[in-house]
Amino acid sequence: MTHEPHPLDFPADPFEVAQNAAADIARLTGVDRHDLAVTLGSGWGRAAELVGETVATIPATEVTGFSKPALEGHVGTLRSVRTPDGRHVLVIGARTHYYEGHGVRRVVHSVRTAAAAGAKTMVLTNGAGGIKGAWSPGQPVLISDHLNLTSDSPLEGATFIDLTDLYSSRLRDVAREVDPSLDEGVYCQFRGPQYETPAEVQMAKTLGGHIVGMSTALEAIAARQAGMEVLGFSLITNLAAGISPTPLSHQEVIEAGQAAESRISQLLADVIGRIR
Ligand code: 8IG
Repeated sequence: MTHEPHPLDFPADPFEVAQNAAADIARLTGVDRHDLAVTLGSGWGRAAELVGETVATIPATEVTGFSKPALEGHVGTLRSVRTPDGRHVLVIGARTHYYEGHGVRRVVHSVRTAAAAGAKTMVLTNGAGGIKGAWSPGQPVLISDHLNLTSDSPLEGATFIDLTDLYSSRLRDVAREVDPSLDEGVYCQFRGPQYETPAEVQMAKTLGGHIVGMSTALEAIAARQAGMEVLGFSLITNLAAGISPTPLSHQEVIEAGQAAESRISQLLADVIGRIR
């Protein structure tokens, strides 16, 4: 079976588009290769300045294949940050979500670009709903595995990729060296953009899920395909529908993210500082 690209997706080979994007980044930042990349989801935005010294900030729209940010709270920039020990971190503040309807090649373009830029580690962060009753809004958790409920894949054709230990247990251990209290859970990617019904949240729970979101799983698959080691963090900005007695509001989600931002950004920066 061959894969027909989405009508709004890249018509060209997505890996070639990523190579071109990586060349744009090298030219615009003056940094030839990056060691690690991190995608900042809602709530994680302030980590960039804590990771090290910003060498260059570029609007994502100047880099091949990146589309305009769709959502408030999602910064459309790419940054090159130099850590105190001289490593180069590509900070991706521009995420294309599956629900935008531009096809999965665009969704994973930033991940493939990071790999083409040299990154061996991909740190994926997001804001998400929590299913575990003991969690509360503003709490960061590690992603231990995922359920991809999108019925889609970034892999095209007969590309069989093993996903064992996709969310690296080694890197989760590194994160727990920084914060031993970090809990972890299975991330369920729904297509969105609507939040789940309470019944869908119960379904996810029955299937073994603990976190509900609309990004990360497809990106993690692409990162594994590219040979990167993956670390995933979710900021629980809300309890999933039906877990909390009150309905979800996008405003509340934004506010929970803002309230937790300094603390979790410091956590993320400290973890990135320890990854080797
Ligand atoms: I922030 O409750 C955020 N993103 N699917 N469900 C899903 N995505 C989310 C949620 C949530 N909260």
